[in-house]
Amino acid sequence: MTLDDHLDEYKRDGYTVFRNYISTEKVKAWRDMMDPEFERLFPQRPEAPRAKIVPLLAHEKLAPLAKEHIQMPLMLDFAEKVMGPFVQLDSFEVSGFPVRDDELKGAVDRWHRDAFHNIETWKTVATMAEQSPRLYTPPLACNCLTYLQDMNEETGPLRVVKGSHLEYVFIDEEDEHKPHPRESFLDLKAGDMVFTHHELLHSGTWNISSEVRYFLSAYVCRIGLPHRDTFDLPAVHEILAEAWANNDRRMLRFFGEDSEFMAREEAAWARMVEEDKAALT
Ligand SMILES: O=C(O)CCC(=O)C(=O)O
Ligand SMILES: [Fe+2]
Repeated sequence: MTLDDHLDEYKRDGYTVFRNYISTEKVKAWRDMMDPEFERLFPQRPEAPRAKIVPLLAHEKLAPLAKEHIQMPLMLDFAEKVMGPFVQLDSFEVSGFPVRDDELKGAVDRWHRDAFHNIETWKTVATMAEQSPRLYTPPLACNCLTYLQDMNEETGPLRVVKGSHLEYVFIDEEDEHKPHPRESFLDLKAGDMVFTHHELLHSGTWNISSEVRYFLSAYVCRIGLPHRDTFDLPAVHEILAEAWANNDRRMLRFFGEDSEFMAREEAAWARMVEEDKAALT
């Protein structure tokens, strides 16, 4: 599948899947390093649905793997295709979901749209239904979710409402933990990456397998928006030093370094405005 094919699918469905985004060996390396960490983390909050390590780039042992993962060119190539060259890191983390009782098989974690979404802005306004589906607009943020196990009934699939990035479809609070009539389960293998549009309605499913359910989440947003991860970390300083040495502008932007960018964007707007004026008859 080419990046253009991924883009078509993404615009239609609100997400696209990159198969084998990381290798089986890499999945194993992540899991082997994280299992002991999460064995320590889970008992600290036994009732919590999940534990997280964030920011991953600050973690003493995981930083080398994290540094490599966050710089994978394919993610930025595709992010630039869907958002334009506006891509900044918001947060890079791993979530681990402990093993739960069998009675939670198939149970919905919680339907939601991810941060920076705006489709629910006028949720209570009566004219929303007649405007649905709306025009496709590029996302302000995307979640790049790399799953570290095969996803099935036991490990708890990612469920999505396809096309909900274009629709004023809302889920009432009392239905947030119920299956949705239009839901699809994603059929993913360990190492696959799902790249979402921030308006996509989705939920995880509880983990009743015999192992921890993990995903890596690189949440990226438009440059300049507030970001959760600090960039004042040794791993980020190292990435930035290399980016400065190579004049790697997109990597600099990824961590919020942006001296020329706004002026270049304004120049692009000015060009379009001029084209429109010239086209007037
Ligand atoms: O558990 C999952 O598969 C999805 C989690 C999710 O949607 C999130 O962390 O925002
Ligand atoms: Fe989410």
